Amino acid sequence: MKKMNKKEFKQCFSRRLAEKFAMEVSDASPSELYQTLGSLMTSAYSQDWRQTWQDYRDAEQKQSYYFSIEFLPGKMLKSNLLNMGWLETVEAGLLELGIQLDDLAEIEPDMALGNGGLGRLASCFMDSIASTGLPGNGNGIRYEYGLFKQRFVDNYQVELPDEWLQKGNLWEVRKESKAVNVRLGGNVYLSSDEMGNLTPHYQDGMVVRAVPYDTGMVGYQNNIVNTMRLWSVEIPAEEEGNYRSVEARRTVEDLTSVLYPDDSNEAGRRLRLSQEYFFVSAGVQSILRYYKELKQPIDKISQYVAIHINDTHPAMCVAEFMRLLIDEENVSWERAWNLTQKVMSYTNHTIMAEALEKWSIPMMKSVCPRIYQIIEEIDRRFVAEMTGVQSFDLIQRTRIIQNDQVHMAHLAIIGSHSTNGVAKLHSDLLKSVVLHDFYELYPARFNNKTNGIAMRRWTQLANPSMSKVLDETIGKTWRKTPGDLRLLLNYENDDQVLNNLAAAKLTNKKRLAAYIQENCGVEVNPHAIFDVQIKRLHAYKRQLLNLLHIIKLYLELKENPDLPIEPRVFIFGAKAAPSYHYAKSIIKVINETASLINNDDSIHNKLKIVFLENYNVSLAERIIPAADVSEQISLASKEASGTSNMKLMLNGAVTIATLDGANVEIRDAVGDDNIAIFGLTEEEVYQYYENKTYHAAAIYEQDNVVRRVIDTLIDGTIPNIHSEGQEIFDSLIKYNDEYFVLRDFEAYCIAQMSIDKAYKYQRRWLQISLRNIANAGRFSSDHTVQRYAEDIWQIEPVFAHKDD
Ligand code: 26Q
Repeated sequence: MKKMNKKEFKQCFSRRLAEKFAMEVSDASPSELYQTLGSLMTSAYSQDWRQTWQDYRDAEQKQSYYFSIEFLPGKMLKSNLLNMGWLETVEAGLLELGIQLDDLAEIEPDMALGNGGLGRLASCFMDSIASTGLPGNGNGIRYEYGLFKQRFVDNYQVELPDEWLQKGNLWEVRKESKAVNVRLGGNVYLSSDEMGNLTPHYQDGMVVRAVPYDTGMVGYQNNIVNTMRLWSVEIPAEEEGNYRSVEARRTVEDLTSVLYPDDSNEAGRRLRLSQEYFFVSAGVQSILRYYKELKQPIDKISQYVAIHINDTHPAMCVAEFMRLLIDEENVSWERAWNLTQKVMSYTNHTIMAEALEKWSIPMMKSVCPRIYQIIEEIDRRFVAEMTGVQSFDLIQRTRIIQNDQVHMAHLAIIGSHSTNGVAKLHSDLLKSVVLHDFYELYPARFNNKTNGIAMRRWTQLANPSMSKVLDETIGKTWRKTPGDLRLLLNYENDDQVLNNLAAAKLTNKKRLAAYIQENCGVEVNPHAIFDVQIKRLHAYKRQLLNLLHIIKLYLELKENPDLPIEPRVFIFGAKAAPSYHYAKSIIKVINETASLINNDDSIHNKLKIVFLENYNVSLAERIIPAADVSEQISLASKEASGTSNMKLMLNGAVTIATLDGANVEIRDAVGDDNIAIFGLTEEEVYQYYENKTYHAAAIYEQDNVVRRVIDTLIDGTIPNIHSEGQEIFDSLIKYNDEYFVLRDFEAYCIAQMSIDKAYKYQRRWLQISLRNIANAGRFSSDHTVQRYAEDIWQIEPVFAHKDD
């Protein structure tokens, strides 16, 4: 990538603005300046992008393709500048032209083609794959509308469409020449020739055009630019005649119109299944087309291609790859199957039963009839192969087609060579419980890859003030080698360093306080504890537990306004799936409690609740650097990994957590003294399931504190929550508290008291915070993707080309 000095940049920038808009800097709007800067950047890295592609092709090395129905990159302006090595120059150069870089960054809409953890992980991986020089690509859907925008009206969540493409997208390139056709619906008949070879004949159905939009994934200062390829649907020119009616066109356009806003289950919608097949078929076809250009024999494809299935949503990759090999390339079933298993690998992201995808046979037949036939045959052969080797019951439990449904996780496991979980505990649970049957069949396929985060975005970009302190204290090597953050441990008794870190935190808290004031009209004290829970709203994540503790504090303060607790600001960010009634009720109740508490002068501003609207990647970048406390309080065994836990730790927040997901590994990293662990363990939860001895109502009857707190949901203490309060009360008492909120309540309150106490001893608190930062390096997604590359994909970095 061409390096520029400030003067050159200013010249280039002014020239480009004149070319594009025939304007002077002083006349241009932020949007025009943003367009100009973006176009300078894309033309600067396009050379490297082409070169990277050529290097991969010339090296004839194996590449991986990460298939994900979600990608959640957020804004790309500053991350691309950082990775290009331009950030400082551009920031300073613009300033001399009277422009704040942050004002331009504001213009860019968040690219929110994902719901939460899974989509953000995919984007952290894209950054890390490029930054570690690995030949890896993304494959997904270019949704016209990303995840809905959240607004609160009367303290209820309402959803607005996310029209992120309205003003165009600087970073994407439409590649018409790489478009492919995808067939959906209709019927298939097989005919057999004299050799017994089967040929499929398609009847009716529709053919749509899948057009790729490629986005450069710029590696961190290594001249590598990989590709994230997102597919958009169009009506093929030759089929125009068949799509005269508005409805017919709409059916096609809907395919890549909206991201499903549900991150756990979505009752078998036909459109969702069509989306899955659409991007799977387009992606696999384009991989095969490229492979054939290499002129290698099809038998060697597993030495050149690795396809990763991110959760079950792209599990049809298995059948689509089979289809192309047997129908189009005339490979025998046995050889094709062998290649498919070698090429495919699968990550599981959840143990929640309702999130394990199943599709009804009639639906799958009607969306992709040939794929259904192939799955049927895979299932038939699986049963035949296992019969006599395994018990009848085991075979019935593990086969792909059961009770008229296609089990996508079974397809992904049977059709691949690797199944991994996303944290140690989660991977163990897959082996011992959720996928135990498959572990019996294929023990060698199971492995763990603990999630990670793109360190650069979550420190250098989101937290420049802390980054500066780190540079001054331990030098700059941590920016490339996150493990070097450990050097910070040498300063845990250095008051100067501790104070510098505290000053950086305060700067970030003041910035967030200003945002809160502007967006919620709530004044918060930047010296209060900023206690943060940011994640999708789900019963299992237990935002309710957090709320009940707040209510307890409030009641105590009402009784004794001089209660010696540290002032706290409880900050929430969470979207609920539009169809998830219970989650929306929790939002309403938190918001109403906030209105009550924030306006009650009698408690002397010791408590505030702030529920920030429209939590997204950009807001995360604002909240996380300002956090003192990180809430990771899911019911043990339910959160596969979590990744906000890692981001908050990295930014010096102290974690209060159950032993769930990656919290266990965070505890191991920082030690028991630097984290507040509480609550049931995963074993205890499973014991309750077995012996069925949990009685939430009994806790309610016996524990006066619990009763007093829970009653506020239904006794009018909190206004305007008549039905929602009752609904939540019933979920706890009448329906026996599925997520053990009451069981963990007391332990949680004790852990919260220990946080309060620790914060009072500022120096010790700062030391704990420092140890969290120092030990966060191991959660770099650079490391995670390198484990995927070595253990699963068997790909290696391609030697980077030189600067020009
Ligand atoms: C399933 C069926 C139909 C429609 C939608 C879905 C669906 C969509 C999204 C199911 C699940 C998701 C997303 C899941 C997710 O984000 N899981 C999170 O993944 C993170 C990355 O591994 C983990 O850190 C979190 O623990 C996990 O909850």
